[in-house]
Amino acid sequence: MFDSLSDKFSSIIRNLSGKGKISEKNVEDAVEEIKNALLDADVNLRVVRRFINQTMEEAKGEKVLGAVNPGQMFTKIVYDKIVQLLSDPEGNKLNLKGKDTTSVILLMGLQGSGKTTLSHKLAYKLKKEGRSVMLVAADLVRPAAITQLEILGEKAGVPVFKIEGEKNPVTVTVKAIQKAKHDLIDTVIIDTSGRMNVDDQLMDEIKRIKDATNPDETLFVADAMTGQQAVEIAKDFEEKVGISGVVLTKFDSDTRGGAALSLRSVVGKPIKFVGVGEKIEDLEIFHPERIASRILGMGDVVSLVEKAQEQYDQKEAEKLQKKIAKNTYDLQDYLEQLEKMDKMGSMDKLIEMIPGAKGNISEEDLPLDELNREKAIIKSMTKFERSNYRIIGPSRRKRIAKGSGTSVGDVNKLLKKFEKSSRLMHKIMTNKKFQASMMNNMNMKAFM
Ligand SMILES: Nc1nc2c(ncn2[C@@H]2O[C@H](COP(=O)(O)OP(=O)(O)OP(=O)(O)O)[C@@H](O)[C@H]2O)c(=O)[nH]1
Ligand SMILES: [Mg+2]
Repeated sequence: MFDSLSDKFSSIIRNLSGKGKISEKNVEDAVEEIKNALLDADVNLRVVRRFINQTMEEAKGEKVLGAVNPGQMFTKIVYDKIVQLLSDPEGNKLNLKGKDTTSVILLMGLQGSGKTTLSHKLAYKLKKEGRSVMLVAADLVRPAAITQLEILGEKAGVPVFKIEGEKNPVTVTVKAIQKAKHDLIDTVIIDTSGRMNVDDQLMDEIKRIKDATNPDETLFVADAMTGQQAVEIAKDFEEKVGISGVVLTKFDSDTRGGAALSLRSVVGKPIKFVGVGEKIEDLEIFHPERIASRILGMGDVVSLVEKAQEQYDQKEAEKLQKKIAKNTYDLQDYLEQLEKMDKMGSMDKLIEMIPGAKGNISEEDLPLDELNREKAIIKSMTKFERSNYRIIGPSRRKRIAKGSGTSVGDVNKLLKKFEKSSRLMHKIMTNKKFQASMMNNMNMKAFM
């Protein structure tokens, strides 16, 4: 499963993780390698393009380049993107009714895709979960189909419904459901016939069965080894018949993984299960997180990278808090914060994220000119001046104003503002009584 893809991803990540600091070029190279790996794995081209664009955009941001461990942060982004690619907003659980009534699962797909095998795996699984199951032999095309289902039904320990000599699968399914209701069976699984190709006759027959049985789940069964073909056919079935989910069979023999990675995105329906062998217990619930970890060739990548991310944010915040408390927060720190604001994206976007601000605040209301001026002023200072602003006397102020293309008045204003705000921040950080009164004030304001 995903052998070669996982090998490639692991090596790309190992490469990046080995670096203490990574550049934009490193990220670009890694993303390019990921693109080639996905294409080699037979992932749909459009899906690859979207994946790559989104990953590149996020990975080039401050979070990766400025992270304590850029390799881990990059992994986290790729991991999240894969999970996103595989996940469906509706989840991947079977939607069946309660046991007090009868639910219907309709299986369909091309010849040899694994429908009949799946029907008994699913029966076995649902029976273990306490449901009563009946299999329905609605494949009336292949001569040995009914016998095959009977043998498998026996393995699963569930009854198989058949009508000897009947030619119309709609009649069989309708009667089967009547019988299930009568026998108080809560789950009916319908095994239908497959065809070599998608043809009108197959589509028409399946549609008639679907209309007559009103299934709770209409599962398209796809052979993972057929790659993009499986994806295209699933799309066809979704458009012409309507499906509620996909089961990818022969996942155990699929070394590339293209179908799994493309399906959700192209067809718009969740993968609900994967078949991982021929035996009755070889059926797994499709877990996007586990698959993503598998693809990245990592064990518990999730908690690992989440920790790294927390550490990054926390470390940063703690560092600043300590500095403020110790009164060592300096102009260099202030400059870095100003620059971070730039990297967060356009002001319009940021404003949109502030509750209630949209429409009330516009970019013009923000003191952008002033902030840019401040940045220029700090940049014209020496390192020593940035960390010891009190030593900046008249002649230094003149030099700094000249160097930054501003006036001495501007420099004075910045220094005054910085002194005032760092004193205030220090007070907030260290004085509990002050904190309490400030909280009170804020609460009062919220009510006014
Ligand atoms: N390795 C592996 N083989 C599987 C899996 N699912 C099914 N098979 C095999 O694939 C072959 C076809 O499976 P069937 O269940 O008969 O397929 P079908 O869709 O019912 O085929 P038709 O009824 O002819 O349309 C059998 O040899 C199964 O053992 C799986 O998840 N892994
Ligand atoms: Mg079959």
